[in-house]
Amino acid sequence: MKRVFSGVQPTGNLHIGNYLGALKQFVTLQDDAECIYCVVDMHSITVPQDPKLLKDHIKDIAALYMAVGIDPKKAIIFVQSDVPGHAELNWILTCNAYTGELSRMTQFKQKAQGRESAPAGLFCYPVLMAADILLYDTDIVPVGNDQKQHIELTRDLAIRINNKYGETFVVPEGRFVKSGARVMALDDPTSKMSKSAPNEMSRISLLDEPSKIKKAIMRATTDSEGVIRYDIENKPGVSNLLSIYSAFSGKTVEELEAQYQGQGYGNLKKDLVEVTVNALAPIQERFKEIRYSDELVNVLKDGAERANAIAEPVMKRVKERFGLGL
Ligand code: ATP
Ligand code: LTN
Repeated sequence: MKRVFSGVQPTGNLHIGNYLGALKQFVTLQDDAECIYCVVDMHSITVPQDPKLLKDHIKDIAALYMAVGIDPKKAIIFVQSDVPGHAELNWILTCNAYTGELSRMTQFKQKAQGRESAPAGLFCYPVLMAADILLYDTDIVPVGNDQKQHIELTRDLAIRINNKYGETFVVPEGRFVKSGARVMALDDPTSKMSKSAPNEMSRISLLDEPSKIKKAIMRATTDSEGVIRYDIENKPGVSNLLSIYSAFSGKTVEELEAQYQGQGYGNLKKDLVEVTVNALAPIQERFKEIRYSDELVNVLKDGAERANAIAEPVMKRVKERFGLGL
């Protein structure tokens, strides 16, 4: 059975980009593979966090994992900082990563933009991500397209160490969805939908009220052509709406183009509001049941134990290869 690992940062409420690009795959994979899903709290402190809020956000993400359909009986759900192997392996990988390759990471360049000096953690972020993945002998990593470069780095590190120290790591592969792998911001369809963008109307969070969803979609940036056609280059706004619609409804983009032929953007948007509200309603209901339950705490405790049981022998193997310890 293949092993799957992925993580989400507890930096705020998840949006439909996170869901369509990553979480939806998490759910389908759990029936065919051994899945490990992590709340990567140590990644989130690469930028300043309010400690009280962080604790809440960790539970929010874990509850959302379950609310979207990840079943703790099938998959492991846990919090990164509860398993010490992540930090331990992170250091060993850091010693094998080059500053040159890390400085080429586009996510780092974006997040450090305009600063004279950035936290070293932000620079080393992809190494910690590689540690998360390699610590579990992971075969498959389901992520959004924006993480492609980090997956490549993880593979490079694994191959480099295997060549130098003998077979140590499984070399993982990224898994990207076709539709929804890059959901764009509603107010600016040339940049990706993001949790941290200042404009609330740029995104639809999984826990948004129907009125907010309606407002954000009806205000979404389109163009003046008035034709519903998928064309990322010339019509990024309409194309983004079609992609979201397709991902939530299961209809292909071609089917939607045919369905809306000769109609205006208003109709498309109105229907997309309905499709989105209906898709999110069951997630929101389940979230409310789980978020403040004892079940959530128990799932995370049990998850950390199960994750640790997989990580420990891998760490032992790694230390052995490197000649560390007694
Ligand atoms: P931020 O948006 O604040 O930069 P993020 O959402 O990119 O944060 P994570 O929470 O770690 O960061 O992302 C979780 C998962 O969601 C990752 O697999 C990521 O690739 C995916 N993801 C994030 N944004 C999008 C998007 N707009 N479209 C598709 N997938 C996305
Ligand atoms: N870097 C990812 C989050 C992340 C992750 C991971 C994803 C941290 N560790 C391990 C997959 C596997 C992000 O910013 N979206």
